[in-house]
Formats: sequence, structure tokens, C-alpha cells
Amino acid sequence: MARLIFLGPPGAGKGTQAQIVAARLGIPHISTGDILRHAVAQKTALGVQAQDYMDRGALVPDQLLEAMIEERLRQPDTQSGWLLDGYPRTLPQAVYLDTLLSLLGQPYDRALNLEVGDETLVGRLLSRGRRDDTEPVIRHRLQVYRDQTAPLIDFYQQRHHLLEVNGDQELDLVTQSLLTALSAAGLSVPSTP
Ligand code: B4P
Repeated sequence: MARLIFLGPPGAGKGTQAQIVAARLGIPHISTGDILRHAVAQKTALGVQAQDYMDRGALVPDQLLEAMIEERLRQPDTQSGWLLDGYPRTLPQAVYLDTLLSLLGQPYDRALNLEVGDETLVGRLLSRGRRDDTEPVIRHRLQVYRDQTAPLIDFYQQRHHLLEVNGDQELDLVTQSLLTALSAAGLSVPSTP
């Protein structure tokens, strides 16, 4: 069982790696980006409010995410572990998550930070080509990341829960580095996929 938080700039490979690592550990992968895109596609009340922020490369307001994340963490499949991908993204979200997890009795084990340089990030996102992957929007997301999300690295470091991993490697090597870091931190990683 593991409870993990994935951090990193847009395009660091959080979504890509989170899916692989969650499958390997047998825990659900919870991507706030995926949940929001689904809400937008379904035109739910949340989706209608979130769409404009996402299209501009801005963060969706913290309050809109709170009910969504609480509801997800109360579902039966998350009672024995989870991997959060894209949440928290601001200090108020991190503080909210700490409070929620202690209320739910679900302390997290580690936060993992994927490090990748800006030019690699821009190149990866342009070739992905999602609707919010145009160059001006990508540059704005990187600025938002620096201003609002990067401070979380210190937040988790001060709590001695941060693991740093080089995300600027081939995909399989990033996975290997993540699993090695988790194992070195004392988490149980099944040896075969
Ligand atoms: P996300 O869906 O979380 O998107 P992301 O940060 O852009 O992507 P990620 O880092 O997961 O990169 P990926 O693996 O796909 O968020 C989208 C938007 O939702 C945000 O901008 C925001 O508006 C909103 N949102 C989400 N959560 C929120 C929150 N908590 N609060 C407020 N707003 C929120 O990889 C990118 C590309 O690189 C892919 O094409 C992949 O194939 C490639 N790649 C990955 N690893 C690689 C490697 N090692 N080598 C080469 N290419 C690689």
C-alpha cells in the first residue's frame, strides 16, 4: 500500500509516469487534469467553470478542486492507497490536502518531484498537441508553475517527505528512477509489473 503525490512542471511526465507507477503498485491513479477534462467534455457545472481557466493555462480556483478531491478520496478504491497526479498545485491546496488526509486517516508516504528543464518541457508539450498546448499557453503555464506550484517543493522538503527524480531521461529510465527512489525510501515495490 502506498499514498503518493506527484509534483513537477507541466510536461514533466507526471501523467505518463503516474499511470505506470500506479499500475505497478496496484493503486488508483488520480489525475486532477483528467478529472477536469472529463468534466469539461461532459459539460458538468464544474467543467463549465473550469474550461476557461484551463484554456488560458491558468489554474482552476482552489475551492472548485476541494470538493472534487474529497469525493474521490472517499471512494472505496482509494482506501488502500492512491497516487495523486496534479494535486496539490498551490500552497493553499497543499494545506487543504494535509487537513483532509488527517481527517480521513490517510497520511501520504512521499511526494515525488520530477525535474525537467524548460526547453525540454516546451518541446514535449508542443508535440503532444492537446488543446491547451499552444506555445503562448505553455509559456504561461510554466510561469504559473514557477509562481504557484514550485513553492511546494520546499513545503514537502521541510516535512522530510520529498524525493527528487530526474525526469529528463528516456521514459523507461524515469520509471526506473522513480521506483528505485521509492524502494530506497522503504516503500514496497513489487519486482515484476
Ligand atoms: P495536467 O493534466 O496535470 O497536465 P500537465 O501538467 O500539462 O501534464 P503532465 O506533467 O502530466 O505531462 P505528461 O505526462 O502528459 O493539467 C492540465 C490543466 O488542468 C492545468 O493547466 C490546470 O488548468 C488544470 N489543473 C489540473 N490540476 C489542477 C489543480 N490541482 N489546481 C488547479 N488547476 C488544475 O507529459 C507531457 C508530454 O511529454 C506527453 O506527450 C508525453 O508523452 C511526453 N513525455 C512524458 N515523459 C517523457 C519522457 N521521459 N521523454 C520524452 N517525452 C515524454
